[in-house]
Amino acid sequence: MRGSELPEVCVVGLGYIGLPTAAVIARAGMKVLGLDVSEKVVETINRGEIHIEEVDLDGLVHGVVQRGLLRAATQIAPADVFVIAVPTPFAKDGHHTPDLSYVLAAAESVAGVLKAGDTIILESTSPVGTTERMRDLIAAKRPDIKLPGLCDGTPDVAIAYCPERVLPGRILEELTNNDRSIGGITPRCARKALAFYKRFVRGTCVTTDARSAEMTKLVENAYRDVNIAFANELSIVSDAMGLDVWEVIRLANRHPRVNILQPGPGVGGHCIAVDPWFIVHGAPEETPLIRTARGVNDGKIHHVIARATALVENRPQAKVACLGLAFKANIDDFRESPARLVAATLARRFGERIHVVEPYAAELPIEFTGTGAHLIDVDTALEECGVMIVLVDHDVFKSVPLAEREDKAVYDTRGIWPDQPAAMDGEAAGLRKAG
Ligand code: SAJ
Repeated sequence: MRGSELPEVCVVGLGYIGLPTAAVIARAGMKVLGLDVSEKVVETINRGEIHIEEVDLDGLVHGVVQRGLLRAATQIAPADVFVIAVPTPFAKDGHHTPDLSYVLAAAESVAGVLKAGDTIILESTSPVGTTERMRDLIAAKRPDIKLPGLCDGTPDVAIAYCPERVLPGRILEELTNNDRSIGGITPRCARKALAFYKRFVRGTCVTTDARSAEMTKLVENAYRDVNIAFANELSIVSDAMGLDVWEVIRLANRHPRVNILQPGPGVGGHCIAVDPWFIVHGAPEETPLIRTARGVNDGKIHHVIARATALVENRPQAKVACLGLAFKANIDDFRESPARLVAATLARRFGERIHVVEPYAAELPIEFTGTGAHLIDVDTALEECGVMIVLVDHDVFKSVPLAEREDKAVYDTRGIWPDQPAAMDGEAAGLRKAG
């Protein structure tokens, strides 16, 4: 491929990051082969349809598949640029050890078709040193190719780490507009990757080395986790002191250099509750703050379960509505969701008294089976339930006016109803204000 020609691109992994990334690259005119291990995913995409929910993604994928720019397959083929966007979960050892098997398997298959002039980019969130490990694996498989950092003279291929930092629900917009960190194994690798991202990213692309870029991604999510932990700890302190945490935060945030985040029922999703552990795993002795923040945010879930349980026990005749299962507002992603854990625990404890309202769910998740809990809509909940536990700040819940809920006993873990009168009964007193 000459510098002026558009590269052919292979995106390995067609999940929440890989598929939107593949579609955005294709939209820029490059021919993209998307790889996934699932035949079903591949067939869906080749029909011009999608297997995940993301704003505007369906139309984009449909368009680029129709124009012949995006094609999915289960088998790798030669390309000029390989973008690896596969999961990096925890290993099942109970110690929050990063499982790099998907990344290394992807690198191994890329090695099989690699040729001089290619660029390999890792986007998966990864512990520091992973890009070099990937390079070493490729070196072992392809001794015929000169790899960056391992050879004299100009290497045959470029290898870089370029983390995504998009927010679910805003992925397409953020893929294009966010700034990117582009970490090359060598400066030349960074320049090659930079030229590629420049073709479809409008945000500023900043080059660095691979290890710094790996750490940057982990730091971004650990920063947010630590700051949410601060808000969650404040909410627990406020509960103990009978204070309204939302009022305290609102006032403190009027200080020009204070910006406290929002308490909630805990931290969910697959990034913020996971990535800090990758730092802790790499430097266990040096990370007391990051480790403690994880503990505070996980502990908040149990605090919410205890307070919700007290409220439900205190109103033995009332039907209970748990508002929301998603891990955050206005999305249909229920994986690793504290709201789901709280609602399922209450369903196991209180059975058919528990009603779940989740406009993004067609049915209750598997763990509710046999509990007697029901999935209902928000109107029915407002008509029939005397107790409301707000777990997710979906817009549809926020918009419920006071007149429809003033007679309810409410535990609002997201602070969406600041005008709600406090629940008056003994044990539950102050729950409305609790974070
Ligand atoms: N949350 C709070 N209080 C807050 C903010 C969030 O309790 O003030 C909770 C949410 O309810 C949710 C969890 O934290 O349960 C995570 O939500 P989020 O919106 O903070 O983040 P994610 O997981 O959707 O996406 C994050 C983003 N990282 C940062 O903002 C630093 C995103 O930019 C990353 O690309 C993404 O992780 C990722 O893929 O790593």
